[in-house]
Amino acid sequence: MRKTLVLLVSAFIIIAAASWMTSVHAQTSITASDPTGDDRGPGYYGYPTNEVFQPGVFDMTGFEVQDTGDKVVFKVYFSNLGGNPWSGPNGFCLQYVHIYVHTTMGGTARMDTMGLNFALRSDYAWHFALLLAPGWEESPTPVGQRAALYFADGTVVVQDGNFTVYADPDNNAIVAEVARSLLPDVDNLASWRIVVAVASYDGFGPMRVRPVGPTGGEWVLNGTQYATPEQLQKVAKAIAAGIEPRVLDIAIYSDQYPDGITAEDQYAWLDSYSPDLGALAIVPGFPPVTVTETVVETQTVTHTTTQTVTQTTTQTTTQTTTETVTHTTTQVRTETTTETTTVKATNWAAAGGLAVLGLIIGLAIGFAMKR
Ligand SMILES: [Ca+2]
Repeated sequence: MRKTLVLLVSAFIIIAAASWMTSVHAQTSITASDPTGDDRGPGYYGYPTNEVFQPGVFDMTGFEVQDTGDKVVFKVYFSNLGGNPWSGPNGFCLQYVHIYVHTTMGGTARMDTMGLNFALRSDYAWHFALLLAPGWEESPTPVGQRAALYFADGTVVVQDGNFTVYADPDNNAIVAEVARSLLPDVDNLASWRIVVAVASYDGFGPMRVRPVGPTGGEWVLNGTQYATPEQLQKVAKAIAAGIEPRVLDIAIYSDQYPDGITAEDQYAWLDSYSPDLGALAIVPGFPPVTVTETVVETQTVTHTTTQTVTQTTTQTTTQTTTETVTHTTTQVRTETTTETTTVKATNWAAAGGLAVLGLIIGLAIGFAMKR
């Protein structure tokens, strides 16, 4: 009984600990910076002339996304938020901020933007998008003017208690707070690819986006304010065809742009539309095509070395052995030879001694026998 109780308590503790661990999310935040002064869309757009469009109101300086554990907070910063001259319920009214998020999930994703007249490159296709509008009316933008969270499958969440949008004038920021439970793949936030685009909000414009005019005006963007003659011709044709980019600044967070993008990146990408082909600009742009030419060079080198070495070695060994008998040996060889010559010589002195000894012994024997 007691053992069963201990087992039950242990199981409960393990389950509670596991549940606690899964409910605690790592708090992640990412940031992306953006150059100042690049609020010219493809490089040659200017602001409308009405005085509410103060310098810098469309110039994004960066953005950040933070996972707080129960919410995901998106903050988009500007050079100058410009106040709220028409009293947008969300605290701003000049800007229209679009945040397109490519998560690490597979499945349905979209390359189009909501009225901005540019397309996203396929590896940046969005799984969900936040459209941060000033907040009038009840329906989500672009049908109404409330901020909206769109998913690629077409479902939409309008701003409410789980999705709030507000201005932070002290920091020149527009902020969206989204309940973590509403968003997919938040655990992989750091691996997302995020494109933030800033347009001029226009409650009367197509898709709530302020359009571009070939010569500008009080309530349209000036498509040619900084244009060269070639750019002027091109954008005029695009405006006539209704395919001009309707955006002033973009910023990117992705593994491919760890330090953000440059003004030149943005200008080139937003200028990549083609009025002749009726093609929208693509963001990010396609990298320049690199042609890799592989030249296989086979080199056969025949290297023949003929070396004739004539080596004649003549070794003359003169060995002179002088004993009792003079014995001279002269050897001439063409090789190095180690030769040991043993010369046997008779020791005539010893032989003589022995002969004398034998003679004495013989005489002694003869003498003894005689006796
Ligand atoms: Ca900027």
